[in-house]
Amino acid sequence: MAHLLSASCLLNISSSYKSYGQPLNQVRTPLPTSFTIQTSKSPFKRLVSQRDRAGRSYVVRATAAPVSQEVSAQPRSGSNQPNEPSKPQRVMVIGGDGYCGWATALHLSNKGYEVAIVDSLVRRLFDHQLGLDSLTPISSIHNRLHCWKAITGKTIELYIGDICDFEFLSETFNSFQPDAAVHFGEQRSAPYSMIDRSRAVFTQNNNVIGTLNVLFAIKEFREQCHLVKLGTMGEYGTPNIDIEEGYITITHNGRTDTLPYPKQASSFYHLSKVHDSNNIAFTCKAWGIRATDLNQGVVYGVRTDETSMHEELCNRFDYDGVFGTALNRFCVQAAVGHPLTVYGKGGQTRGYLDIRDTVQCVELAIANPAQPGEFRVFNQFTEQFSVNELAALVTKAGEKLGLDVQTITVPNPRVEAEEHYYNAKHTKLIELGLKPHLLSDSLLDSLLNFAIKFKDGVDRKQIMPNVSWRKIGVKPQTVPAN
Ligand code: NAD
Ligand code: USQ
Repeated sequence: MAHLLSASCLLNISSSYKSYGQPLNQVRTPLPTSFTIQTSKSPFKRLVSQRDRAGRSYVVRATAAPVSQEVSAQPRSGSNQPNEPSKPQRVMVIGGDGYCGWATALHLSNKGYEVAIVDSLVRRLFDHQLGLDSLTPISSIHNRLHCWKAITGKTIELYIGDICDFEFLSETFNSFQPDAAVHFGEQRSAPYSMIDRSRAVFTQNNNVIGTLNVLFAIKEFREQCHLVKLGTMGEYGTPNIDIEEGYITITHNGRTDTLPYPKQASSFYHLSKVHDSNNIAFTCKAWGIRATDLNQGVVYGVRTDETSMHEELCNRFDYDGVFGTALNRFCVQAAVGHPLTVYGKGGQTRGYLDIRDTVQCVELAIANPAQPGEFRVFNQFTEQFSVNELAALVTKAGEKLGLDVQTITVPNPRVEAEEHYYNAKHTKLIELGLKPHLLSDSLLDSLLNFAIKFKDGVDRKQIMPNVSWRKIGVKPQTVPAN
């Protein structure tokens, strides 16, 4: 695909030691003696990094040795005490360099799980291709992990590669031997999937084949591994009845059955999630895979306990018209004096959650795994808002900070209901112990202050939407900035 370079082009193999200053609340701990980075489709099959004898610097050297010569043959299982209930210990976070995945990987590592990140770094490539950037400066994945190790003493293993490459994924599964695989590793922007034919095809190929590969890897190499898959509330669309958590009991012509809740996705991205859910449900039935589909709502916020520990750990914060999500965008717009961009009538209602709840929900799902053969669906959000309600909340919070916040109606670039009924159930994660961080005045204040802190880096040309659901065509688009 012409617009997609091989992910291996992005590898930054220089990994010099950096002094991270005195971390918050932390004692300096020794750096790791060695770690392994696995790559896919690269002339360098693996990159092995080692500390020098004095323990001051990292040397990264490439080796083309077959992975099988280097993979540990030791069984690597959890270390539960005899009387403790079994708890997954080794968690593979696929997409762990992204917005939700990075926060989750750190959170799980902090909670004592052994964590490996698997990521092709393709998200960073999308930014380069489209001329976009995170509002917050984000470090390379290598520097992020060095910093985490320096601050906490905890190692997060890193496998750089594309999960659509089954050879790479197989080696990664055999090497790390996960008890749980948390799968964030997809192209996740609805507008990106609607830019042109090639992006639509890429999105469905990347997401559906990637997930299919994960399912085959579990079946083949790690059948007890619990798949925790990030789905989306958008799979359900906006039906004129209550949305249940995954299943609905229907009586039809005198007969009753409990069936998967109907799906009405409204972008090629959202549709890729529907295909994923169907493939996962089928393999649970056919092969006894244990899986949890987390139908997540729109995520907002940027700070979690772990990403706040050091600036090198800072998470990404997207505000542009392709990857930025509603509330994050509105906070940045308010901070720079751009009118809030309500699409159409603004009655579009969705489920929302704080990124601190994303990490909590994933931890709850892996700590309480699905049974073999079970396809479990949780609706992962804490509150629902219309776009107009979000705009009103940000306007009020902005006024408290002395900002003059205006709103404009933008002709809706999407095809979606702009006034509709919406009432989605979301009780299962609460029953497992989720303590939600609801959208409060103080959270909005801090999010707005965060946006104000970084406002000089805002590229105002990236704010207005420029991908149209109706105008998508086969001709490759460059998505010009306004
Ligand atoms: P993100 O784009 O920031 O992160 C996704 C990560 O996956 C990136 O680092 C990317 O490089 C990696 N990736 C993509 N394809 C890959 C592949 N084939 N092999 C290996 N790595 C690959 O996205 P995010 O916002 O963190 O979302 C993570 C997941 O959560 C997605 O599946 C998304 O659909 C879902 N989700 C996100 C939101 C949200 O508001 N951000 C809401 C609901 C659901
Ligand atoms: N919207 C505006 N103005 C904006 C941006 C968005 O009115 O400036 C509207 C959209 O039209 C839409 C709603 O706000 O009706 C949400 O849009 P969004 O861009 O915040 O979120 P969406 O495209 O739905 O996608 C995001 C994530 C995706 C995830 C999804 C969860 O990018 O990965 O799957 O949220 S859900 O919406 O529940 O499907």
